[in-house]
Amino acid sequence: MSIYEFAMSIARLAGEKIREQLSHELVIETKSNPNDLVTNMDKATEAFLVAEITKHYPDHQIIGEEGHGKTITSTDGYLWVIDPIDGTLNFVHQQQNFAISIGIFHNGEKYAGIVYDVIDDKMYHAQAGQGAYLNDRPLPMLKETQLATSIISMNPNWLTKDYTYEMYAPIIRTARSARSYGSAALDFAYVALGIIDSYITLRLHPWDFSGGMIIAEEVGAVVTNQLGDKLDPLHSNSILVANSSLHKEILEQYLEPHHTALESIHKGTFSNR
Ligand code: 2AM
Ligand code: CA
Ligand code: CA
Ligand code: CA
Repeated sequence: MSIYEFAMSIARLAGEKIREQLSHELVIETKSNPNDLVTNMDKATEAFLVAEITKHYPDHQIIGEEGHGKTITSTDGYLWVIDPIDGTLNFVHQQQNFAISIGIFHNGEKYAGIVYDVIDDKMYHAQAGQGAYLNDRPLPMLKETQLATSIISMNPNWLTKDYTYEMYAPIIRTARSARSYGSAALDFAYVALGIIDSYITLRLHPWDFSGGMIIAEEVGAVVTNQLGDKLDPLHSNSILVANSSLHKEILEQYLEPHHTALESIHKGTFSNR
């Protein structure tokens, strides 16, 4: 079994365990603020994935949202970047619309990405250079779109803050419509699937974007931060993902005019990297 197939098999097993536990009472704790939740299932799922990876590949490095690999500073060898449950608020409130996200890199180069929608049993996956799939179905390359006929995904919280409202409201105003799904990993998968045209957000961690980025890039999506720079799996960043013409339109016409403000936001938010 390749590392890619192994990654899908442990994501499926972890998903099965989550589904079995859905009727059990959750233990919910808060993290950085009252709306930043973590459950016993986030922790148990990360522990399961880390144990499986370590058992099969003891020399691989692992970064996970719930505490593994926080001190990793090198991308030498294989690096797994995992989010055991992406969309924890959806998990807690809806028992759906959450995903297991896994990005795997080899010597800093992307190797494979997996986003597993646990409740719908939909496995979005890609090995770098081999195309992207939803379960067994190959996903077609993205069609180019213009903002005026595009659907944009964005967390509406960004429209409630003065400094981001100024940047983002004109994008939403011009777009055909907007959506918010509450799982960054699924947002990337939905861009790859072509059911939304762009996903825009100002702050994601490597475990939120690594798996989805690798999948979306396989169908021709352009994935950068909002300054137009490449993302890397060791650092948090802002996100702009879209088909290439829409990415160019949003970056050049809507974000470039705010370049100085965006640069200082990036310096402030991501200064400890
Ligand atoms: P999580 O559910 O794994 O925490 C919700 O808009 C999306 O943003 C989810 O993918 C969520 O991941 C992520 N998210 C939630 N809180 C965040 C925070 N404080 N910083 C960055 N990403 C966050
Ligand atoms: Ca979280
Ligand atoms: Ca996440
Ligand atoms: Ca998470």
